[in-house]
Amino acid sequence: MMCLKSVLLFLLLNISILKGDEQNVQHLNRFGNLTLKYGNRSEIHFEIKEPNKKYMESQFAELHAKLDKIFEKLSQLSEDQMSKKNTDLTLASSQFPSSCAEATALSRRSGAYLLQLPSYSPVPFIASCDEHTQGGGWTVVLRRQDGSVNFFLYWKDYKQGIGNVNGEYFIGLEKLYALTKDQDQELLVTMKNSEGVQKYALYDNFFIDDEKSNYKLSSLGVCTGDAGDSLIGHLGMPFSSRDRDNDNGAAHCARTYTGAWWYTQCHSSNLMGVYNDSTYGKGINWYSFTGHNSSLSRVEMLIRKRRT
Ligand SMILES: [Ca+2]
Repeated sequence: MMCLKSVLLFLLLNISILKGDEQNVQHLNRFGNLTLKYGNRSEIHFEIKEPNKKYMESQFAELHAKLDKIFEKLSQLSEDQMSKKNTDLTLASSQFPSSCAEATALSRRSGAYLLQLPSYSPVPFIASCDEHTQGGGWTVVLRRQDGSVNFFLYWKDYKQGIGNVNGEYFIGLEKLYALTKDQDQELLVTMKNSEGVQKYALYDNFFIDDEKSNYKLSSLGVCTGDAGDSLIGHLGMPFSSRDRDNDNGAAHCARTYTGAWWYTQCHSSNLMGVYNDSTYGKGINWYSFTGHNSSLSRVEMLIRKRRT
């Protein structure tokens, strides 16, 4: 309190003196003895007269109470403003579509679109949408096409996503979980082998579990298509990467077969293997189409809300 008094008095006196307002100085003199010294260094002394001390203290107490109320109101005001700002942000971000089918509904064009999944993040992310293949409305989960991106990576990379949406790409396990958890999804795997032959496998009820379950491949549904079913053997398996051995064999399948997948002991498909590697099991294999000694030249995994 004494410190505040000194500061306020000092300010009052300075303002009065700087303005040359003699009336104010006289006013102050009613409450105390004012001494001004000029020279190499200006000095101001103000001693409150004994009879006025109580009056001055009550004035300061009143002023202090008023300041407290003002600060309280300011703080309340800024909390209200922050809360309004957050509401505005939520409203703004919820304007983004939650799937490629929604995003492309008007344009009907393939490309990169912003999607937003509230259960994943309030911040929208860029997704690759496919409107050409089998009726369109697909969100691209995985794309391998030229070997330009290294896929022999770590858990955190598979969790977050790899590459970029216009090229070789994996959407990331966390987003894949969010995309498949609420609505039944179809999974389409389109493939082209080294001789240019194209085939596909379509699953009618695909979803994975969350990270606590190591993104277990929980469901595939019924498989159709001409590429055969090289994923059914992986059903119920957790995901493994070069730094996480969650497979059920003695070996570390992700390291042995230079990829990451829902390995068992070890695989009949390895879509995140090394591009163009024909070494047994290390390339991008879909056993019922390529066997284990040939790598696919192109593969995509696509999902959309089940339509049938
Ligand atoms: Ca193992």
